[in-house]
Amino acid sequence: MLIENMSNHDLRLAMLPYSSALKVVNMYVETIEEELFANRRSNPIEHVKVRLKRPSSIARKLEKRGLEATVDNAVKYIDDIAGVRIVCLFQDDIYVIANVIKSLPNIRIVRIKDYIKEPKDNGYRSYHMHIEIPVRMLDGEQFVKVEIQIRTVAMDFWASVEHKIRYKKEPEIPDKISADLIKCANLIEKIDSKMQKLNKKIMELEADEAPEEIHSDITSYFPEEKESGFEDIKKKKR
Ligand code: 0O2
Repeated sequence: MLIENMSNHDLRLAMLPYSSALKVVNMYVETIEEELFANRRSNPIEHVKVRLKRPSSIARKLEKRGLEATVDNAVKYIDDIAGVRIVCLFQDDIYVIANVIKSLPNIRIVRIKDYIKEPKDNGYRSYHMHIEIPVRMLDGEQFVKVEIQIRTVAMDFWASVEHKIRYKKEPEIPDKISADLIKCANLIEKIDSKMQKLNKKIMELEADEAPEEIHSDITSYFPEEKESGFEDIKKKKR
């Protein structure tokens, strides 16, 4: 059945595995964030966004590829119905995070698109992982596709602006604007590299100077330190 003719109820049912997959990936990312923070004493992830592609966008993407806009085709041909975007401060962190994701059990890595090593002609830079993860639904386990995009704050800034312009100016962005966007992408690449170097220097200075703060950043995992912490819980149980 064509997506545009489906009821809201049927659409919600079709999207259920994808929203469950997003919850699972989000949980993985939170764990990775905590682990990296515990190991490096700094959080490499600036923010994470998750989104389900709107049915109208799914239909448009299928039609652009000359396919009928049905759920079956969406499941088969669209890899980014469920999308997770991880935005970090520094370029090197992208590969650290990607490597941890690659090592997660149960995840199938279907395809990697490294638009950082090989930017798109329009200047787009980002690291894309097309994965499949097992999700348990009422009728059994199924592998669900998720696209994970990992990029720096600066790359994200560029992509947001370009996306906005592209949607406003479809089908064609004027040549002058395209050329300016490419220039901005090149500048952003330089800024990312400089910031990366700056961060490395700061970390070296910190490692030389700062005495380690003992136990200061793990206290949030424990209940507030009171003499009678355990006592309080026992009292509540009685
Ligand atoms: P939206 O609105 O973000 O959901 P495709 O190239 O899309 O036909 P595929 O294999 O799905 O094929 O692509 P890819 O390269 O992994 O890109 C998927 C998503 O990456 C896009 O989804 C965008 O979010 C982002 N992306 C890819 N190229 C560009 C680009 O040139 N500029 C910007 N701003 N984002 C890009 P959608 O469906 O295009 O859009």
